[in-house]
Amino acid sequence: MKTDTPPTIYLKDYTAPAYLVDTVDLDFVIATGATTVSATLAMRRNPAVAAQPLVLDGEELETLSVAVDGEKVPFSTTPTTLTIADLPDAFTLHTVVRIDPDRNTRLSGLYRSKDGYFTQCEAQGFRRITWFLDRPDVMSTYTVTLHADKATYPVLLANGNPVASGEEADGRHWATWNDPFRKPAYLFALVAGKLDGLFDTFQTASGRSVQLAIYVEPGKLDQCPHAMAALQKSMKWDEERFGLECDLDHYMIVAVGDFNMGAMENKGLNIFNTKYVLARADVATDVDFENIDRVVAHEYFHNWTGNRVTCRDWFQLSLKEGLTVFRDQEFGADLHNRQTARIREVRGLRAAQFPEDAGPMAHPIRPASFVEINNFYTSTVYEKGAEVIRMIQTLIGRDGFRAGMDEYFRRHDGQAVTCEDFVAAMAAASGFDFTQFMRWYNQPGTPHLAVDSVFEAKTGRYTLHIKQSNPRASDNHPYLIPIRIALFDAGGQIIAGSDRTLLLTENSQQFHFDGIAAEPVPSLLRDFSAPVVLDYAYTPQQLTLLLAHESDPFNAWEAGQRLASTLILDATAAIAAGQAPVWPASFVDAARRLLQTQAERGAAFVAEALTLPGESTLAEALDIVDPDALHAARNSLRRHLAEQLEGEFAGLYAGLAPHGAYTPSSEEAGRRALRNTCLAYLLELNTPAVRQLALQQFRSADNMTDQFAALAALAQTECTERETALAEFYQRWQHEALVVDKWLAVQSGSRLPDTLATVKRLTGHPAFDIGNPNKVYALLRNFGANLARFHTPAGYAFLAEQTQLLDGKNPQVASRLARCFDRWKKFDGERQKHARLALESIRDHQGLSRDVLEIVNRALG
Ligand code: B3K
Ligand code: ZN
Repeated sequence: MKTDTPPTIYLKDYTAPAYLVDTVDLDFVIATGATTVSATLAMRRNPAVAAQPLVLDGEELETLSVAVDGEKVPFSTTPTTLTIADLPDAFTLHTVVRIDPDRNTRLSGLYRSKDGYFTQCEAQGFRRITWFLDRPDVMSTYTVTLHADKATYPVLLANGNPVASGEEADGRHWATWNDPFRKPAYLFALVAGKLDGLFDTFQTASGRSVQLAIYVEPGKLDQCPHAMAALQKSMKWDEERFGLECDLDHYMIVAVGDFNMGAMENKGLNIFNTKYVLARADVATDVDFENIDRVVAHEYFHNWTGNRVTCRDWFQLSLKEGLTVFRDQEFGADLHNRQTARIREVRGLRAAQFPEDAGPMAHPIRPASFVEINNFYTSTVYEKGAEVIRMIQTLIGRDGFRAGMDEYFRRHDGQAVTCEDFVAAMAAASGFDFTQFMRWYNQPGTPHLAVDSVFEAKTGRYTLHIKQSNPRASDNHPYLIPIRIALFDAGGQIIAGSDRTLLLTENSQQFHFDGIAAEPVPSLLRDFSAPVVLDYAYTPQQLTLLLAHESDPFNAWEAGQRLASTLILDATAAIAAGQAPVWPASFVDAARRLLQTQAERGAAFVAEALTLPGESTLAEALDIVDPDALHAARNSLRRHLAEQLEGEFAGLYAGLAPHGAYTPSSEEAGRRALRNTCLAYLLELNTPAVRQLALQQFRSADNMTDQFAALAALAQTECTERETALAEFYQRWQHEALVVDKWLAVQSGSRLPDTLATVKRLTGHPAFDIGNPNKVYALLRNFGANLARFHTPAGYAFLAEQTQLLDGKNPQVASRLARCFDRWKKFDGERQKHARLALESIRDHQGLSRDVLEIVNRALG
């Protein structure tokens, strides 16, 4: 049976709210089986809008009473609205509802997790707590009282400052919090739980003292210091880079193991997935430590970009998300390693956002319509959104960008605004005309640039001819695209004066360089100055020169990726045609030279440069993907490098051995990354000696980075050491939930042919819990990203079945799982037949959520 078509919401239909809420008083009586929420709202008509009935939002609320100015009034309800007509211009609305957080498996609104009760209100979770105008342009100040059993829930928290607390009968207690800042309902939060706290303070530049707290499950306090340090560093960084000081007296972070996404920036009371708080060297990897820095910073930075200035409506999501991702990227680059940070950002963009922008879910960073807003917390809104902000900075310079930020806050502090408002502030501060640039906000799809060059020896003129196109856009108007470039001479030096930023504004445009003595090598799109695909007919010699000499680390890395991509894609075609792949000696030589330069170029860079482009990124370059041939080609190149460079890899592996106890510094992390890259290449040889080496590293490592790297490499290799390591790992870490997630992910991401059978078996293992989003992501979604193992008839049927199962519990997470099917039309006819059947089976599932339905309808569309 088909689910009814849910309505589509359009940006063009936006209208201002008919009523405003000045103050919100909430009283929560928390008890097992039911929580009672009493709400007192001081409301008035919005004078700017014509008189109309009040329509409040609600979901799964049991309404116990409704009163206006202390009197019962007539009202009507549907499952999602409560309507009251004939209201005075200003009034107090009092409602009482009952909700059931213990049975809230969607993890949206108020829900139960192991250690207590938690909330998640963005985007539309507040309406699952009480009747309200649940939209971001309705901003109010909140006073919240919680009542709960004292022994079971000793910690009672809400946004803002503690006002009063006390004891009640029957071993219960209460606490009242007041948040003096006006905020939209999506930033509301409360927590009632048994939690340990780590406390510290931060002194702001103007001398105010902010009380900091991180609350976690009892017994985990020794995994909190890294997050606390990250918070303090972010607070300092935002003062220095953007002049933004913390406005709060209390800043709290609470970690919870059941959480749909990474973290949530609720005003003064962030709620985090444990994954982005808990870290200790023996349980968290270098990448985990760095991610925690970035996510803690991201949520803190939202306090200005998102909370002080928020979104007018959910179409403007990138206003806060793109900007805040850009800010956390910059923070991460300053804190760790700017060069590899940029490389990793682009690697991530190409693995996730480019495919999204080329597939059924393609949308502009500011979408024009949606069915379910939760489906638009995407890598387009976040990561491409951040690239758009980065381009603004490139166009007006760092100082211009800072002046634009100052202007943005001067104009809009305390308001709910649009992307136009942000760009207008940037324009006012810099004098730059962003009219054409707005196309980046309004069109889907990745622009393609085709670049040709002509050199005239006679005149010394070098000309670049650049054409842009974007077949996904609704028209063929050109984008404004900043293209950083430099020209290199045959000796690998930049030709003086050739280093500049070209502004491409036409569909086809020429750029001249005069006084050039000999045909140069162009280095195009340095530092990835725009989120585009760029084609230029580079020769392998030119790329080898750039890989060796380009001083912009991004484009040096890019040259290596271009070399490898061409080889792997050619080999894919050869393998599909039954031929053996050919690997030129020049590529091996270039890799050898890279290994020799790790002292000068940094181990972290060399590790990135030796990592071949991923299969999902490579697949985007193919019209029809043969996942088996692509997989075989990429593996064959890895093995070829291992065979040719065995001595170099082994030498470097030994040379980079840790000299002392683990420290998480970026330099040490770089050494570990390169050493573990060497180990993974060596394991391609699958000799008993290398397997023993990996097992020995696995057993003796004093940190999770090295232990997990050895496990991950073994997990890709058919051997008894693999099974030994997997068993020992689980045995040792079965009580650390986040480490168990790694154990699941390493198996679901394995290239071994029986991976689907393993994943199926693991769904029945005690370590797996379909109700826990982290477990679903680790086992199921990670399997969906495993190109060669997922894209099979049985793989499709399996994930379709799991998506349906999950949809009944948690539609948001189910919908993310359904996204694994996005690229199904890129595969051959036989695969497409099975993917279609799988998608149709999901679509026809009775009672399917609108979250999953939107994804599946678009995929089938
Ligand atoms: N703003 C939240 C995301 C909320 C997702 C709702 N489905 C986390 C963040 O971007 O910081
Ligand atoms: Zn965010």
